[in-house]
Amino acid sequence: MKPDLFEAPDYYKVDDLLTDEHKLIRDSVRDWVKKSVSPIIEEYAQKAKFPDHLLKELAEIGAFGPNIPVEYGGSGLDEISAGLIMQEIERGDSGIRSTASVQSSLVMGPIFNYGTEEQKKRFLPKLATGELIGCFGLTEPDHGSNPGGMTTNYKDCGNHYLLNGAKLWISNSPFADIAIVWAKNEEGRIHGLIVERGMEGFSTPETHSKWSLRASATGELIFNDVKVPKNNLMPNKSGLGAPLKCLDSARYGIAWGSIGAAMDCYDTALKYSKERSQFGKPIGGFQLQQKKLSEMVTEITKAQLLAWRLGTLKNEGKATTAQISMAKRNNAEMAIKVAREARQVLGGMGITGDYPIMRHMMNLESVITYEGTHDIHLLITGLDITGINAFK
Ligand code: TGC
Ligand code: FAD
Repeated sequence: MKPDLFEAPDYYKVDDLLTDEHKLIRDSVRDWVKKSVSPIIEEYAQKAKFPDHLLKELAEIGAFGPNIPVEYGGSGLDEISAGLIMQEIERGDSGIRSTASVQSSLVMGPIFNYGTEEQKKRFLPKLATGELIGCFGLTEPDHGSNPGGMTTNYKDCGNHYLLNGAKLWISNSPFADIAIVWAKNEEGRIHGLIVERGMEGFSTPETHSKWSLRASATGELIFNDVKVPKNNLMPNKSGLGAPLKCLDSARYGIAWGSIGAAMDCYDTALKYSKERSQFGKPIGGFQLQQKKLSEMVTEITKAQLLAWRLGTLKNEGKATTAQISMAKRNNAEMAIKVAREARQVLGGMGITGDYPIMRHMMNLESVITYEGTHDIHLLITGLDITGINAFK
């Protein structure tokens, strides 16, 4: 792997909209990615292995719980800072950003928002330091876009709950210490339970043969008469809205993260276009390549502005689910299109692991699918603007 000489495009001077603290945080994560992720990520992706030695370092750079209050081990940062952290990590690899997103938005988030004080004190500080790693179980084999149809269920057995069912496509499940599991009670109401590795009847087989997010571990969660202690149920919110609210935060992270992947593809293609000559001149001098590069930087710039504005709305507590859907959908699609164009600029070299583009491109196939597919986010916008629900 070549040295990481990444330079971020900032065509509209979005940096001027950031505070010194934002830039400091962004630059320190960028430096960490150059030092710790870029040199090893291709090898791990080729081997389809998660670089678990990065977990402690992710905790050290503040990637676990950036906006969880300091008293619970988080960093107490604002939404723009949290977004910039995701952007920089995904510039390295979407799979590493997945681990940070899941730990922060989908594990620490629900415990902080819906858990008891005892649960917050027991789990959050250890999740922040990476001593514990979590995963989030919503999707099931027969219920992906429609999680409300889930069949995973628990029964009240007096001094414990008895949990049965299965979850599929769960990031980090093969090595997670705890799982936030969404399941229905006997009345059919959805609650979140904290299931711990080692509980009898709980297993987490890994899903193999992925062509996407190869440096991220994905697996199942299987519950076969698992006895879950009663104090592991998060009592402070129930119904489908509970997991969906967590997704707002993770989708927001993807809106920023996908910009990182796109910036890496653009920067790689721009540099290559100046170095590679055909027909006696750099390929960047041909109009067709300039069209590709100009459109890439235009789309990245639009996505940067969308993410920044969404972050300011989120800081003010004004960002809606539909606004977050629009940014997740737009920016994930933007990134995959940028990756495809960038791949072409590199010709044959674009398909090799000597450059990061093909890995980003394959990763983005998951990014455009998880946290709600491209279609689902379009329909969320459709419902918001027409008032007519296409899901029912
Ligand atoms: P619907 O009837 O619309 O809503 C059910 C209840 O939930 C409320 N609600 C929300 N509450 C808070 N925040 C939100 N964002 C909310 N969205 C909806 C809603 O008000 C209602 O409340 P109530 O009190 O009336 O019951 O639900 P629906 O069944 O029609 O489904 C709507 C739909 C399709 C939009 C939703 O199910 C959906 O978003 N589906 C996509 C599923 C999805 O995104 N799964 C992601 C799984 S996790 C993942 O992919 C992690 S990858 C992580 C990584 O590796 O980075
Ligand atoms: P389906 O819901 O079966 O959709 C198939 C197709 O039908 C899609 O194109 C979809 O857009 C379309 N479709 C569905 N409903 C409609 C409709 N009403 N109108 C029009 N088109 C529709 N889940 C978790 O809970 N936790 C995780 O950590 C997690 N990590 C993941 C990691 C990876 C690598 C991947 C690939 C997925 C992960 N997921 C996770 C699951 C992810 O959220 C789901 O894959 C996603 O929500 C889509 O569900 P599905 O795959 O079952 O597709």
